[in-house]
Amino acid sequence: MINTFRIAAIAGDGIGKEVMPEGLRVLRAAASRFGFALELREFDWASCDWYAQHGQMMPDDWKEQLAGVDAVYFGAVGWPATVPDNVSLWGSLLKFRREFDQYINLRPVRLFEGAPCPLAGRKVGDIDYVVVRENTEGEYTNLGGVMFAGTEREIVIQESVFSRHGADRVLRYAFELANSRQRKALTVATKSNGIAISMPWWDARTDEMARQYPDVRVDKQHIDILCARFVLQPQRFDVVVATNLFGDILSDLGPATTGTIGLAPSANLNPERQFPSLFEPVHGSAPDIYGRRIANPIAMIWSGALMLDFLTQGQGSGRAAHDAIVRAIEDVIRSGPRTPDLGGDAHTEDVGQAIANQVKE
Ligand code: GGG
Repeated sequence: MINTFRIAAIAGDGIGKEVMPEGLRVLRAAASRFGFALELREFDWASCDWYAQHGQMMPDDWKEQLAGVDAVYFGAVGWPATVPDNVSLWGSLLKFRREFDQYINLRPVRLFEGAPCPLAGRKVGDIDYVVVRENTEGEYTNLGGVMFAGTEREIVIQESVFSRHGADRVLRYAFELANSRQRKALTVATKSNGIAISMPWWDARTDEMARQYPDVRVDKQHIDILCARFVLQPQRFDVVVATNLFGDILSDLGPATTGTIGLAPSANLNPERQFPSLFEPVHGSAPDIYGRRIANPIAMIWSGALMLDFLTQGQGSGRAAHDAIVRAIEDVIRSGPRTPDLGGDAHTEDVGQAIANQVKE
């Protein structure tokens, strides 16, 4: 029986529209080689262009339109700036994450041979870890308000939210992941010296969870020194778990140390599979390069590989397709066409085509 994956493809804004076709090109190549079928449904909503016509980022019936899809493959959101960034993000990506309960945001970070690593003396293997970002609560809230707006007495309050349910499930996922890996090393981002209520509590949740995983080596690090060590001692890290905002920052910083965030993929997971998961590059819409066909499509393509792996639970053709895509990415970064962020002069589609050709072989 042929496996069919029903995928909603949502390109979104800016370079999302340039990298999405390359992601789909590689998925199609993988489907023809590894014998699965793709049923693609493309949507133009969850974009600022759609907002300009409809006054909102997504249609009211967006969930009905996505009924039956196995996963969402997403480009980027935000731009043109006529839609404020918080409106575009809350109206699209954050809606998916919350309403589909995608509470894990998995963001692998890897140095590839041939990538222009800005850290002196680093070699392949020195940077190879995964950031597990809490994805539905924490510092990302719309709770708070403004008092005495526009006066000298103006007061702004922005609340963070940490629930026991939310913290425990992301910590458990990270402990399980660390336990399944060879190094069994888990770094937990905190800031319990300065953020005096939620972070000591987060540390206590970590300590309680750690008792169930005696084989995992746990290292709690304040976010400031953790950022410094991402640059100075990246080989220390294996699995890193962090709250929503800290995880967002770490998962841009980490890829930057590998030469470009144009490589960084992410998987927004509902591990229980009650809802579709969403796969997207870490980067945003990059208006500064949009239209020049120089966006690196590899983050989008690698995100597609993570999607196939997740959909097949790391088994059979999905795992084989994932591995073939990652191998093709490795080869193309080493010796194929490269976009300018990797020091080359290739166009987005040259890179996508080179990876697709190799996946087909
Ligand atoms: N590729 C998705 C995208 O557009 N990300 C831009 C962004 O600002 N994301 C914020 C977040 O991941 O929380």
